[in-house]
Amino acid sequence: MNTSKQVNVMIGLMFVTLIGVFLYFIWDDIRAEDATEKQIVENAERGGNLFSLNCRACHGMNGLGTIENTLLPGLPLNVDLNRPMMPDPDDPRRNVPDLGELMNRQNIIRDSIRCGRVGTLMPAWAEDQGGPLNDFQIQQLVALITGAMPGLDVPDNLNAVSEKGWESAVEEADHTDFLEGKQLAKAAGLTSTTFVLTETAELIADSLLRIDDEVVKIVTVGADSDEITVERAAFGSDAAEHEEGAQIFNGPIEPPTGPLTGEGQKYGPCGQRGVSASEPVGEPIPIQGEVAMELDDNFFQLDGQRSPILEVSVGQEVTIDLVNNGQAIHNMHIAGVDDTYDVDFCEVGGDEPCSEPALMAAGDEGTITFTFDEPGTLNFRCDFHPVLMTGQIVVVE
Ligand code: HEC
Ligand SMILES: [Cu+2]
Repeated sequence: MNTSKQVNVMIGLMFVTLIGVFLYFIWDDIRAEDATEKQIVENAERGGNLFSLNCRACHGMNGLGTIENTLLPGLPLNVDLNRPMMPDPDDPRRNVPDLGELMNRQNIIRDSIRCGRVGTLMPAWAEDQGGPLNDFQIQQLVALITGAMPGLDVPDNLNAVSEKGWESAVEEADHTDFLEGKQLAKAAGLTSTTFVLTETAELIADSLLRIDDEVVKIVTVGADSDEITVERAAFGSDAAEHEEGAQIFNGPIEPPTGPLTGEGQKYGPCGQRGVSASEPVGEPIPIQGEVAMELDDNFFQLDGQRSPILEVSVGQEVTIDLVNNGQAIHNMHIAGVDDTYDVDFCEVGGDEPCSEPALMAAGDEGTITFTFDEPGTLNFRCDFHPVLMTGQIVVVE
């Protein structure tokens, strides 16, 4: 070989090595990105398991809270709002995570989980606030809800990551509620109140069962038959047809009704001001006919007056148009004429005047109409923030 050939071979070899090094770096980059994404998905899935064990009673199986079932007190968490995306500035046809808004949501969510929310049923979960969860578990819940793990690179598709986490929450619920050996031995129509099961052992009257998306309440368990009688569409669910072989699960965990976080304390978790009941304040504001009132986090407001005292005349019908300008859900529930609340959550058409709808999500509008036949003073409140969010109606001759 002459020198020039040797040089050519050398240059060739160097070239191959350079390309090799270059390819290695690209591959390593992709591998690292995949590894990070995998790590976030795993954490979101752990978050899903934690959610199923700790949070589902109030926020629902799928994390949709009040959207999933109006009997649930928890806010919807599995929503786009918590996984903010925006059009890519370089290519508006695709969406990328909105980093600023994402960080904002992550902070709100982490703080809500750590500290709970005073005046509501949301308890504090952080160990340093007396709760059962450590910081890492709370980050895993944040990863479940927002699709990104604080401290790690943000994945391209927040929804895809979060979805994996929510799937795992449902799997965990199915796994813990699984009633082995209990299936429908015969299909059940929409109205049938007798279910024939492959096995009824261990079932007890009054407990809830879940079958497909319906919840039923057991009325009687046949002593030596394989039949149970049930109340259909229990726990705010809808009746559905069920096929032979459908699996039976334990029913949902019923949410607690109290105590509220920080109730009766000077300071709640994380130094939040405890709940000293908000007293209705100010001069009575005379109202008649139709008026507008705002619901906000967490107060009623009429003409700029928070926790207002409204004055109405005996025998006159009044309609209040309500709008929820807050983030949380609210409603308006007026105590009965004895000025006590006989039910925790009011119902439209029930004995105590209730806003229609009885549950107003952020941005919702509603109305409440009432007439009082006796002079007196009646309190009203939001059932979701019963200590903080109050007002008063004075009925005058
Ligand atoms: C006892 C019922 C209950 C349980 C259990 C519960 N929550 Fe909540 N949670 C609530 C309520 C009620 C609210 C709404 C508070 C409000 O209206 O301000 C809430 C609010 C939240 C919020 C704030 C949402 C937002 O958009 O502002 C987050 C996040 C949250 N919960 C996460 C969790 C997680 C995670 C768990 C389980 C570790 C959990 N919650 C368990 C009742 C509950
Ligand atoms: Cu409220």
